[in-house]
Amino acid sequence: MPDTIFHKIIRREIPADVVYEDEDLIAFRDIAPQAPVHVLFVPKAPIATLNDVGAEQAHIVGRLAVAAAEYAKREGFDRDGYRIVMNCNAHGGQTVFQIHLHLLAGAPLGRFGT
Ligand code: DGP
Repeated sequence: MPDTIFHKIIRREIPADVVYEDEDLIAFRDIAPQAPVHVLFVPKAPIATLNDVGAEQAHIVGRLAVAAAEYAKREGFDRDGYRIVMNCNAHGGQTVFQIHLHLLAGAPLGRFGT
């Protein structure tokens, strides 16, 4: 699959405000935040879209969700709540083709739609 800006962040070729990293994933602040807190959770394994996640990679999506929830708990967003979103392809609004989970928090969020 083609290289993306997120792979460059994983390789530390471009800077990012990294808030968490382990051997499987990295989390950093979104460059264009849509909420007071907007963090992206990105696996290090190359996977372009959710469509490309097979059964053997399902645990990777689970890891992203659990890492996001753990971050929310550490930062105290768990009680008031937060939103996690994964966009897929054009109609989903995906612009970077390395799967990533958005964590949005820090204020009441509007309903989403078109
Ligand atoms: P999506 O639309 O789901 O593919 O979201 C991609 C997000 O990535 C979008 O909210 C903006 C963010 N983004 C794009 N380029 C960069 C970058 O270079 N650095 C950071 N931190 N975020 C980026």
